[in-house]
Amino acid sequence: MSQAQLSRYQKDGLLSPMKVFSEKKAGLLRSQLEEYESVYGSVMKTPYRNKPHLIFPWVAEVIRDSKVLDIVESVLGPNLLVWGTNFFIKEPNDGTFISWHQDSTYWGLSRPDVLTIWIALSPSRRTNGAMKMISGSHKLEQLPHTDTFEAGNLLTRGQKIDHQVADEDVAWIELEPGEASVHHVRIIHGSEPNTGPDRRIGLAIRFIPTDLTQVNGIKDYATLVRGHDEYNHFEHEPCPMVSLGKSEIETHTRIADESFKLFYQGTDREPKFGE
Ligand SMILES: O=C(O)CCC(=O)C(=O)O
Repeated sequence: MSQAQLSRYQKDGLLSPMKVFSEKKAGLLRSQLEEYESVYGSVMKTPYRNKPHLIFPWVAEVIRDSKVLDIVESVLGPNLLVWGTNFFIKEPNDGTFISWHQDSTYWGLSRPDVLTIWIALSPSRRTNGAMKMISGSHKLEQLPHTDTFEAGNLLTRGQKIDHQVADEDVAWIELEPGEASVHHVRIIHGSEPNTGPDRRIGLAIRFIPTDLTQVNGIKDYATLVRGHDEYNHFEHEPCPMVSLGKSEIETHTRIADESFKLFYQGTDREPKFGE
């Protein structure tokens, strides 16, 4: 990342578009996802949308990609953990959306030094549910959110910020396959339903520096992807060797179940598996 890009990230809390993969490579990743879906006989659902880097070697490779890590290192320094990954997939006209929110709300991480790289595996445009962000909103404190649990909202609790967003403040994050956006954990963002003819597929990777801690009293896990971890605040996750292997599934289930406890902490809800 250049000094100009870093200054822009610090000012706006986002950078987009950033070319991380060729269109061909993005197409290959998409076909790996779709190959899994055709064997499984359905679109990818929860729980594998959460932490897919524990179960699919091709996702594990993406989170270790040097181009991706160079971007992150410019902001967070040389010792990097991946705390989470999520597939955000919206089928044409399925009505799913993401309400305006700050990622930091329920993650329980000790500082807002958390950066997401969201990689487009399909075109992501206003017409098919691209992300929208409020530039500069990462400088706000943690805002109150209301849990709506509304149908179609892809967030675990359907959480949304309590204040009004003005249309003129919205930055649309349009991406071509292989391009990525970078966003700060406190930025206000969301997305509308996909009304286009193609799926909208994004892989979000959440990076943290190794000295962060989990403050919500839950055992937490992360993958060391660059440098050293002298703190060991997070149990290190293993790298999957084969797609959907027995030990990969066991590891994913154990760790993803813990992360769902965190996301639903303080509610009487259960994870929405199968969405
Ligand atoms: O994929 C989307 O539309 C939203 C993703 C999101 O909220 C995130 O990556 O933090």
